[in-house]
Amino acid sequence: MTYEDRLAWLRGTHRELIERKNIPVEGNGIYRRYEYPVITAEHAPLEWRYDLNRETNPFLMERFGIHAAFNAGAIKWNGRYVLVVRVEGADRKSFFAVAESPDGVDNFHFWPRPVTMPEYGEPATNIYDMRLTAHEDGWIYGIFCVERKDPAHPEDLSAAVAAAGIARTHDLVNWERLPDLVSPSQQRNVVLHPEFVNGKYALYTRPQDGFIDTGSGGGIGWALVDSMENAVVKEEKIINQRHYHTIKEVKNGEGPHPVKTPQGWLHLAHGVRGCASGLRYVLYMYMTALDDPTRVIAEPAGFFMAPEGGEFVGDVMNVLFSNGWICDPDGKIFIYYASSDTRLHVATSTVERLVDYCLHTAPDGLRTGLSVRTLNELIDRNMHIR
Ligand code: M1P
Repeated sequence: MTYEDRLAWLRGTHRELIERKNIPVEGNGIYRRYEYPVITAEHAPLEWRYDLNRETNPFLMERFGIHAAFNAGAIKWNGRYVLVVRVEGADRKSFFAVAESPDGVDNFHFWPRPVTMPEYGEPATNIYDMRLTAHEDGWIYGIFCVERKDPAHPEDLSAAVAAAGIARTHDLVNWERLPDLVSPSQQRNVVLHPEFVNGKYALYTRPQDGFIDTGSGGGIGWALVDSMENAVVKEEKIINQRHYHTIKEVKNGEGPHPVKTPQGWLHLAHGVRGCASGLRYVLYMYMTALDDPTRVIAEPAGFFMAPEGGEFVGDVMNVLFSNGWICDPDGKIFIYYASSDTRLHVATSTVERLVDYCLHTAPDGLRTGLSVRTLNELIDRNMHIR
C-alpha cells in the first residue's frame, strides 16, 4: 500500500466506525443493550495515534498506542450527550478525553484534544473513572481516582495509594483542580450528590483499607463536607453494606450520582465477588429516600447487568463497570457501562421502568430458602394466567 492509500484506508475505516449505526437488542424488559460498543480504542482520533507527516513517518506507523476506552462519566451538556472517557494508552496510563454524540447512542466522537487535568500535590501516576455532577452550586464537578506509588513501601512495586481527586469546570475543557479529598482511609469511587444536604456537599464514598482491598470498609459510604475547595471527610456512614454470599461480597462502589425520581433517589452501583476465575464485577441498583438520601428504600436481589457474550473478554475479564448515565427530561435513561476495562457500551431504559424494577423485584433474602420462597410466590401468581 502506498502512503496515500494507507492514509485513505485509515481515514475511511475510522469514519465508518464512527458513523456505524447501532442496533438495539430486545432483552428482559428492564433495559435494552445495543449490538456494538459506543466507544472503543479505535474511536480515538488518528491525530492522536499517528504522526501524519510523511517526512517523519514514512511507513505511517502508529506512534502513540491507545489500548482501551472505557469507564466514562456522563452529562447532558448544551443539548449533547457528553462523556468524559477513561482512555488508556499502551503505556497503561489513563487520561480523560471528552466524546459527544447527538443522540446518546450513535456517532460518538472525541473532541480534538484530551483533557489536560491540572496536578494537585504529588503528581499522580494515574487518574481514572470520573464521576460528573452538575451541582446546584452552578459548577460541574469531576471526582476521579488519583493513584500514586505508596511511599511507605518503596520495595513493593505494586504498592499504591488511591485518593479522590476533585476538579470543577464550566466548559469541560478548562478544569480548576481542587485539593484531593482528605479522608481517614484510601478512597475510590467517590461521587458528589447533585444537591446540598443540610447546607453541605454530600459525597458517596468507598472507604478501603488498601489500594485494592476494601477490607474493613463496609460498603458505600456517605459523608457531608463543608466545602469542595477543602473537602474533608470527618464522619462517614455506610449506607449500602456488603454482605456474605451476594454479588457485592468483596466490594461495591457507587456508579454515577443518583437520579432524583418522585419515588426516591435511583442509584446504580457495582458489586464485586470473588470466584475461581478471579473477581467478577456486575452492576446493581438500589433506591434511597428523598427526605433522607442515606436511607435505602429498595434494593432488588442480585445483579442488574452482568457481562454477556463478548463483554466477558478484555483487559480485565468478567467486569461491567459504570460511572455515567444521562437522564433526559422525558425520562429516558442512557446507561454508559464498560466491559472488561476495554470498551464502552450503552443500555437504554426509562426512569419509570427502573423504579418499577427496584420497587417490584424482591430483595436478596441472603439464603437459598428465601430465594426459593420468592420464586414459588411468583409461580403461584402466574399459575392461573394462560
Ligand atoms: O478492574 C475493574 C475495576 O476495578 C476498580 O474498581 P474498584 O475500585 O471497585 O475495585 C477500578 O480500577 C475500575 O476502574 C475498574 O474498572
